[in-house]
Amino acid sequence: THCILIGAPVDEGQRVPGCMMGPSAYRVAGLGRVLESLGHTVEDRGDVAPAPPAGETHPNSAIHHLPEVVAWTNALSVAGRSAMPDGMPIFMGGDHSLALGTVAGVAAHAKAADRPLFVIWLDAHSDFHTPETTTSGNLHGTPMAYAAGRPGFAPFPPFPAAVPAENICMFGIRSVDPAEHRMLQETEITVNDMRVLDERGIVAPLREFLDRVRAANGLLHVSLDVDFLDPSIAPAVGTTVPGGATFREAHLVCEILHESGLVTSLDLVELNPFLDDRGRTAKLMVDLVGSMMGQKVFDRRTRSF
Ligand code: DIR
Ligand code: MN
Ligand code: MN
Ligand code: MN
Repeated sequence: THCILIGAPVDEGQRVPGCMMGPSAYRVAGLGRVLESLGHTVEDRGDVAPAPPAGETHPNSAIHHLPEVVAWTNALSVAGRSAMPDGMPIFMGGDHSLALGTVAGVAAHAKAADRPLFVIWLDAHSDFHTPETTTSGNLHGTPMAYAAGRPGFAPFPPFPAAVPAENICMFGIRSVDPAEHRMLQETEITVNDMRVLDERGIVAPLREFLDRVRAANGLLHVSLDVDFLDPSIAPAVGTTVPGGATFREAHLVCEILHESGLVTSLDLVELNPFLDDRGRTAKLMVDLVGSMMGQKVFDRRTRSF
């Protein structure tokens, strides 16, 4: 695979400064070296630079840094769309508001290529607010609703081609605000919250979804939020929620994603290196990308065991 690293040092979608250091931390932790060691080619396109913010406003006064996030959305959408025909973009965040742009860019490409887009959201949160419903005012809580084509996103650009609800699958969910909960219940989005993962394990629901992606010849975007992981193994995130994915569950998800051969783009979001413990969260995230791109302890050569 030709891996295209794209830095997205977005910090304005939440309130704990430090995500802007994420792309540097991934480079220091050796993301490119790990990918090359697995036989991939790596092209680092550097960090995306947004246009100057234009001064958009919104009636919901809780929202902060709206013009900055709109500018990031535009720039990252362009970066994503232009990377897709060249290889697999890996967006190094940056907080999760960057996915407003990355998924828009990938969706624009999918539309032009006439392929359906599927999204896997690995996160403690459903990120299903709109600018109208957010009470925190943190726009990192909105990208999944934007991609699903929810109304209420002005002054963001219209989402290029809404991702159908049946093509969206969330894993690891354990923090959903009341407004998100109401809107999610109106949709067919698959919400694999921790209850589902405790009861069924992570493998069966993941394989069910991947089978549908394969059957539809879809493109698959994976959005990996650090807080998907349990805070005991991944402390470097501003919004820790107890009870997250374990080390073993997280690697298993990534290995199965690799075996599927279906992943076409990836976000790495919410890493806040300022909160890290000697780089351990950055290193874990790099190791997880390694698993997603073919790193195995033992190469079984077949996918049935
Ligand atoms: C919360 C949580 N639902 C909010 N945010 C996120 O602020 O809207 N934290 N996504 O990572
Ligand atoms: Mn998130
Ligand atoms: Mn989250
Ligand atoms: Mn938040």
